[in-house]
Amino acid sequence: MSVQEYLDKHTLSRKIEDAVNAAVRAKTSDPVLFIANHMKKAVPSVITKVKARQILDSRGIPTVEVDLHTNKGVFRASVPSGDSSGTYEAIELRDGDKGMYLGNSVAKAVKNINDRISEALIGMDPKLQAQIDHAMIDLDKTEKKNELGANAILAVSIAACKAGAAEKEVPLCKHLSDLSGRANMTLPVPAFTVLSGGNHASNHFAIQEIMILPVGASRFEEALQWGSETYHHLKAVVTEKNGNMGCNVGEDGGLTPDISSLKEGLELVKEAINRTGYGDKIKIAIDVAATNFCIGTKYDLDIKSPNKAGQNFKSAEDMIDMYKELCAEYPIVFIEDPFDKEDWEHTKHFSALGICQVVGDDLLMSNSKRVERAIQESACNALLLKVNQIGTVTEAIEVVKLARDAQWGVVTSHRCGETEDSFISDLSVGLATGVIKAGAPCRGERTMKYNQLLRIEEELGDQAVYAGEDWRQTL
Ligand code: 2PG
Ligand code: MG
Repeated sequence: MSVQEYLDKHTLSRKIEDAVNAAVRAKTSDPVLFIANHMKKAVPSVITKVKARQILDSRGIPTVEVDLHTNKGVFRASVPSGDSSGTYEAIELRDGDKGMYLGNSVAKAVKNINDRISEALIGMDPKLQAQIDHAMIDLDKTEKKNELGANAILAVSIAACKAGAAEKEVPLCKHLSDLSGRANMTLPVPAFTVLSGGNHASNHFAIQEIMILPVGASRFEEALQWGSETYHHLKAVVTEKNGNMGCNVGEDGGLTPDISSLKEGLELVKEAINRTGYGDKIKIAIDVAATNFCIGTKYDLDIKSPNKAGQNFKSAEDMIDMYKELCAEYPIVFIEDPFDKEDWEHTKHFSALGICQVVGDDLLMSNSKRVERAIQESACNALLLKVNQIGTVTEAIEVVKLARDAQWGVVTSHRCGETEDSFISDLSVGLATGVIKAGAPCRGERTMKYNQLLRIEEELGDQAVYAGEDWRQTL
C-alpha cells in the first residue's frame, strides 16, 4: 500500500484537518494536547479483552477481580461476598476443592471470564450496559447465573460500567444515573455499623448490627465527621463499661462488646451519641438478621451463649413487643430483617404498625420476584440492595425501579466480605437510594466507600444534595 493509499483508506488528511480546525476555533493554549484528545474522542471505544484474576476479600477469602480492556484504557472491578447464600440469590461460583482455600477458590469463575465472557464481549461498546449484561445473561442461560457464576458476571458488568463512564467523560455516578433514567443524584445518608454481633462477630450478641444515621447533617462530609466522632466516643463508652476487649472489631468494623441484649447495645450507642452533642440529629437503625437465631418459629436471643442457649425462646409476638418498646425509647428509624426470612406474616404485621421503616434483606435477597411479592403483600417497605445477589448492573437498576415505583425506601449495601472497589458509592448516588450501609467508619475496605462519597460530593460541588432528613424518599 502506498502512503497515499494509506492516507485515503483511513481518511487521515480530513480527520487531522478537522482536529486542527477545532483547536483553532477553541483557541486552546495547548493545541497538541487538544488535537490528541480530539482525535481520541473520534475513535469509538470498544472492548478488546477481559482478563480476570483471583484476589482475596476482606475476610481473606478468594473473590474475582477483572481488568476490562478497551482500545482506550483498562477498567478494574472486584466483587464482594456475604454470609448469606440463600435459595433466591444469584449463585457465586466457587471451586469446592477442599484442598484449595478450603473449597473457596474461584478459578472456574476466573476461567469463565478469560475464555467465554471475554470472547463474547470483544468489540462491544462499553456504554451499552444493558447489551453487555444481556450478552452475559444469554451466554449463561441459567436463572441464577450458576453456569458462569454471578461473581464472574458482576465483576465484568461493573468494570464495563466504569469503562462506559470514562468513554462518556462523566463521573461513574452520573453514568449510573443516566442508565437508570433518573434526573437527580443524591448523596446518601451513611448507616454506619457501630456495634457488631450475629455472624459478623465472635461475642455473645445475637443481633447482627446496630447502626447510626447522621440524618441531621447538612452535607455528607459532615455526616462522616459525626459518624467517626460517635464511633470514637463509643469506643470510650465500651471501654468504660465492658473493658477494652469490647473494642475489637467485627467483620464490618463494628465494635464487639460482650453484651447480651439489644437494649444494652442501644444504651451504649445512645450514650456515645449524647457525648457528641448532636442529639437527635443522629438516628439509630438495627439489622437484626433474625434468620440466624430463628429455631422453628421461635427466636433464641441467647443462641451464641453456650450456657443459656435453648432455654429462653421468644415468639414472634414477643419480638414485636420488644421492637415496640425499643422504638419508643430510642430514635430507631429502621429495622432490617426483624424476623426469619420466611416469616412473611410477622414481617407484614410489624410493618403495618408503622413504627419504623422495615427493610428486607434476607427476606428479599434482592430478588425481583421476592420484591414483587413483598410489594403486593405490603410485607416490608424498603429494599436492601446487594448487587452481588443480582449479578448485573442492569438488573440492579431494574430492582431499584421496582422498589421505587412502590414508594419504598432503598438502602445500598456492602457485604461482610468486601474488596477495595467503591462501586456501590457511585451506585448509591446515581440511583439516589437515600441510604448507604457500608460498615463502620473504620477498616480500609469500608472507609474507601465513604471516602469515595467525599470525593463525589466535592466533584458535584454546588449540584451536590445530601439526602439528610429525606433519606426515605429521594425521588
Ligand atoms: C447484611 C450484610 C452486610 P452479609 O446482612 O446486611 O452487613 O451482611 O454480607 O453477611 O450478608
Ligand atoms: Mg442484613
